Amino acid sequence: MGILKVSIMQLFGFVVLCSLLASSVWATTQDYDFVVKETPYSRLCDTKKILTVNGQFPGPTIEARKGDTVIVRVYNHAGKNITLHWHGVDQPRNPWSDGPEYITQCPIQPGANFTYTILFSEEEGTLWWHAHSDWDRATVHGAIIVYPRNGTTFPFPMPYKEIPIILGEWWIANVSEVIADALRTGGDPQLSDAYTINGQPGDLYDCSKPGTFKALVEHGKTYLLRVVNAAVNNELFFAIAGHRLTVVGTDASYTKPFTTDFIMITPGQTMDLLLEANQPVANSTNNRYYMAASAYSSAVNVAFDDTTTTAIVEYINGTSTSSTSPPLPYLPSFDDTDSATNFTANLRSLASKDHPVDVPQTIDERIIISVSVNVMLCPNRSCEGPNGNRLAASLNNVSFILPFIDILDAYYRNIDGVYGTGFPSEPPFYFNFTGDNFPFSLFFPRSATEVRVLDYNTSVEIVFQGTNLLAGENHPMHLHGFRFYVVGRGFGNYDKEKDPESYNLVDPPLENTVGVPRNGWAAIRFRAANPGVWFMHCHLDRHASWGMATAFIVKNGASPQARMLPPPSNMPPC
Ligand SMILES: *[C@@H]1O[C@H](CO)[C@@H](O)[C@H](O)[C@H]1NC(C)=O
Ligand SMILES: *[C@@H]1O[C@H](CO)[C@@H](O)[C@H](O)[C@H]1NC(C)=O
Ligand SMILES: *[C@@H]1O[C@H](CO)[C@@H](O)[C@H](O)[C@H]1NC(C)=O
Ligand SMILES: *[C@@H]1O[C@H](CO)[C@@H](O)[C@H](O)[C@H]1NC(C)=O
Ligand SMILES: *[C@@H]1O[C@H](CO)[C@@H](O)[C@H](O)[C@H]1NC(C)=O
Ligand SMILES: *[C@@H]1O[C@H](CO)[C@@H](O)[C@H](O)[C@H]1NC(C)=O
Ligand SMILES: *[C@@H]1O[C@H](CO)[C@@H](O)[C@H](O)[C@H]1NC(C)=O
Ligand SMILES: *[C@@H]1O[C@H](CO)[C@@H](O)[C@H](O)[C@H]1NC(C)=O
Ligand SMILES: *[C@@H]1O[C@H](CO)[C@@H](O)[C@H](O)[C@H]1NC(C)=O
Ligand SMILES: *[C@@H]1O[C@H](CO)[C@@H](O)[C@H](O)[C@H]1NC(C)=O
Ligand SMILES: *[C@@H]1O[C@H](CO)[C@@H](O)[C@H](O)[C@H]1NC(C)=O
Ligand SMILES: [Cu+2]
Repeated sequence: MGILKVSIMQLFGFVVLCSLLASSVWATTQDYDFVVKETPYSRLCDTKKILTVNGQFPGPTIEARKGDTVIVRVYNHAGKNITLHWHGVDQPRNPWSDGPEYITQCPIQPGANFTYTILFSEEEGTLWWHAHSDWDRATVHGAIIVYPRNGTTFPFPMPYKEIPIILGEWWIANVSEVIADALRTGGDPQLSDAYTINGQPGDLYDCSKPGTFKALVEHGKTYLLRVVNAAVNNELFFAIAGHRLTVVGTDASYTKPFTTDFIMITPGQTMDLLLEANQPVANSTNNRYYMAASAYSSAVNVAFDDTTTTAIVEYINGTSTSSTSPPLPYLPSFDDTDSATNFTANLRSLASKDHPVDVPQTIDERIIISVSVNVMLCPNRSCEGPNGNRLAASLNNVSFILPFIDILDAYYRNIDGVYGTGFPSEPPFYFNFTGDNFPFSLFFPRSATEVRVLDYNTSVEIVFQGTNLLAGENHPMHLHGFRFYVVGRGFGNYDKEKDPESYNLVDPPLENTVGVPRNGWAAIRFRAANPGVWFMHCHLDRHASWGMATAFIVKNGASPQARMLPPPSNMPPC
């Protein structure tokens, strides 16, 4: 009951805040209570406690309509610090509720609580929320569904039903210990033991069959699959046997529909897919089909979890011979970069009258960022990385270190010594980034907390340049605070003169996470019209933990509507 009182008080506080903002036209306010706690779960013949929200894994789904405001009160009943992030929600002017630990807030400590205000604006489709502290997001995550505004509808025929598909990654070991051990030894983190679909590994793993997720479908109907890749360290191929999939959206932005046998989805990304239940039922010996996901792991000689998770699509009233196991779909091989690239190349914005594109045709600033996996020297070469060194990662040769006070607070209150503003606007040294042999000295980045400051409404282009230092790999780069247009992708070294000629400035996809091709580059554009502090990092958590990250500080603009909102009164203290 105490909780209810707090909620009404805080809601009241929020309404007052809203009414102060003349330009705000937020439609509705809904609220949720999220209790973070340890909950026993049995998977893979083993029972252990995992961190959950409200005891659920995956966690509760947040439903909203375009432009809504949602309040989430988070109570930390677990034994460790935690924060939550609303992945892909721009949060205009409201970095206070964005969530990354020590970037926009201090963690919610055990026993404490914090109220997040999620401001939806242009997003429409599927997103997700997840913990943004250590690797807690492995089990602390859930879907966000943003429906069209009242009176508007999907830009495709109304599906009969919706089926959320949350792809995850499961460790038998305690995930907190997996990352803590890796950071202590300097070696690769222990591999996961399974992937999951809606929390279940599926029939191909030990002790998993009874729990396998099953989607019941009716012949002749069309379903909207809302797919989230919540895996920690792996890009995934996903497909359904006997069925093709029509992609209609990604990262809460509609795409031109295209039909495919499989998708490739990076951690952080979401995809909306139409599934037509069009297989014969009546006289079939089998009314069940596997959906399955397995890794797209592009790094050569880097170990990964090579298992396959499955769930079942079952036709209602179909006849089946129960002894027959459902057919498995074709999934490309783990190293099939061609298939991954061809799939991704099909993503284009819908670019319709109701869903126009607004890609900057000109830019004020181009930032070129080399994306590398590195090593650092270890005393006496006693670490478990290559040659006794410590594994690391960097952007423009800076390996990001999390500060002890959050950057947003330090910026807002002018606290010195927390971060530097020297994140380079291009790689400090140009070499054949995608080459095979490198001088030893190139492998070692410098460690720092460097950010990049942008003036309000700067038109920015970022070119991510993958490097082959240690191992080239597809890196899913995620930006907080903005969705961006992916205007170009290619292999090899980015060419400032030639490559912009091949940009798509007509209907590029609008995303919050872009897979930078292995030994290639990706170019994104956005307008920095959102003041605040916004994290940017690889969404493979092992790379982010090793320092593949930086942040942008976007300054306030001149008008009152171009300024950050004031901080809520209950920001957690450090
Ligand atoms: C939430 O935290 C505040 C302090 O920030 C505290 O006063 C309040 O009692 C807490 N509410 C609950 C329900 O624990
Ligand atoms: C995981 O390990 C940490 C560190 O040893 C421990 O504090 C925590 O309670 C463990 N978590 C669970 C859910 O067992
Ligand atoms: C939007 O439509 C839903 C269902 O039709 C209705 O329940 C809800 O009250 C409407 N909301 C607003 C703000 O009009
Ligand atoms: C199923 O088989 C029966 C008998 O062979 C046939 O009459 C019927 O048309 C078939 N139905 C379908 C849907 O194929
Ligand atoms: C399945 O069969 C039952 C019993 O014949 C019938 O009532 C029901 O409508 C059928 N459902 C579908 C989706 O065909
Ligand atoms: C990818 O697309 C290219 C160009 O269209 C084609 O030549 C190639 O066969 C495709 N590869 C795969 C694996 O589909
Ligand atoms: C490194 O090795 C030297 C010589 O064996 C030893 O004295 C020193 O304590 C070692 N340092 C560390 C950090 O292990
Ligand atoms: C970079 O290295 C790759 C791999 O060895 C090679 O194919 C490519 O030609 C090199 N590029 C340049 C510009 O030297
Ligand atoms: C990164 O910086 C370190 C230290 O300043 C330097 O030794 C190294 O060569 C640089 N590497 C690259 C790829 O720029
Ligand atoms: C940002 O700049 C563009 C181009 O100069 C301009 O059209 C737009 O109105 C500006 N937006 C804001 C919010 O200031
Ligand atoms: C939890 O957060 C507080 C505040 O930032 C910090 O002092 C403390 O060291 C953190 N605990 C752990 C185990 O990181
Ligand atoms: Cu990465």
